Amino acid sequence: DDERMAWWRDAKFGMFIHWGAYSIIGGERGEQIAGGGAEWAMDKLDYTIEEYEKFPRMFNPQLFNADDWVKMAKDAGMKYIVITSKHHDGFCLWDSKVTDYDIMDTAPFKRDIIKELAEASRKQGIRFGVYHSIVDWHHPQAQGNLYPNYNAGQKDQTVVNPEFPEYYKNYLKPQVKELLTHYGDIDVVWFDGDWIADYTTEMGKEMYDFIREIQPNTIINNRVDKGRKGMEGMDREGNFAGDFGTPEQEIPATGIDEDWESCMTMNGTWGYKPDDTNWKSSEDLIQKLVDIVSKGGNFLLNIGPDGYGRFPAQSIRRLKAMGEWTKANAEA
Ligand code: FUL
Repeated sequence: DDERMAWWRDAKFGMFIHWGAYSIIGGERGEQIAGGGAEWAMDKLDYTIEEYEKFPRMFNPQLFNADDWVKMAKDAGMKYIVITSKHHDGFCLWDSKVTDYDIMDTAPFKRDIIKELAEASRKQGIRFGVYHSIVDWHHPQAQGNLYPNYNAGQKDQTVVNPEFPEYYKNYLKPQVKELLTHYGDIDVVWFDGDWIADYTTEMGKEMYDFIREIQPNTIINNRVDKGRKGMEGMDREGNFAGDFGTPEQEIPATGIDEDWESCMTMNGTWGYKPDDTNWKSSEDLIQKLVDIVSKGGNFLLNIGPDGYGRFPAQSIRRLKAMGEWTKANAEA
C-alpha cells in the first residue's frame, strides 16, 4: 500500500475541477441566486429534470483547451488533477455507453472531456483522477422515489429508492468501469454522495474491490464508503474502505496518523458562480498550503471554470501567485 500511495503522498498539491452543465447556470435563475455551491443549481434553484436537461443540451464550451488547463495546474506547482466526471446532476463529461446523458450524445460539444484531459495530463507529467458522484438526480433509480418530479417539493435524502441497487449494479459500476478502462491510468477516484440513505457500506466495500481489480494502483477516497465524520471527513476507526480522508473546506487542527487531503474552494463555491466574490487572498491560500503540508496532508484546491471553458480570472491570478511561491520554495 505504501508503494501505491507514494506518488500521492509526495504530490502534496492538486487541482480539483468542478465543471458541468451547472457552469452555464452560474448559480442564477431569474432573480434567484443559489446559496453556497453553484454546482447544486438543479437542486437549489428548483429545476425539474426536464427543465434542467436544457443545460446539457446547450453545453458547448468552445474555449476549453485541456493543454492550457493542465499547464496552469502544473505551473501552480500542482501534481495532480481531479475533475468531475459526473456531479450530482448526473450529466457525464465522457462518452458513456450506458447513458445518452453525456457530452457526446446530449451536448452539442461532442468532445470527450475526460479523454482530452487525461491525455493532456499524461503528456505533461500530471497525475489524473475523477470525482464521481454516487448521488444522481437525473437517474430514475437513484433519486429517491420522486422520479420524474425531482424538486416536486420533497428533497428528503433519507427516502430510499427500492431500485437503487439496480442503479448501483447496472449504471454506477459500469460507468466507473468505463472510466477505468478507456482512459489509461486513472490515478484517483474521488467518490461523493455517500451520505444518501440508499448507499450502503456493503456497496462501498464492493466498489472499492471492484476498482482494485480493474486498476490495482488507483487511489480511492474514503467517500467510497459510508461513515466519514462529517465535514472533518476522516474515517471512523478501523473498518473503512478507502485510502484517504477528505476534510472539506477545513484543515485538521493537528497532524493525523492517516492519509488525508483537504479540499477547498478559492471563494465559497465549487461550481462557477460569478456572484461569489468572496475570494481568499493568494497569501491566505499559500498559508493554507503550508499549514496542510506541515501537518502531513495534501491540498486539493478547486477551480470552477465557466460554461465556455474558461478559468475565472481571479482563480488564474491565484494559481500564478501560488506557482511563483512554490517555485521559489521548491528546494527549501
Ligand atoms: C460535496 C458536494 O456536495 C459538493 O458539491 C462538492 O462536490 C464537494 C467537494 O463535495 O459534498
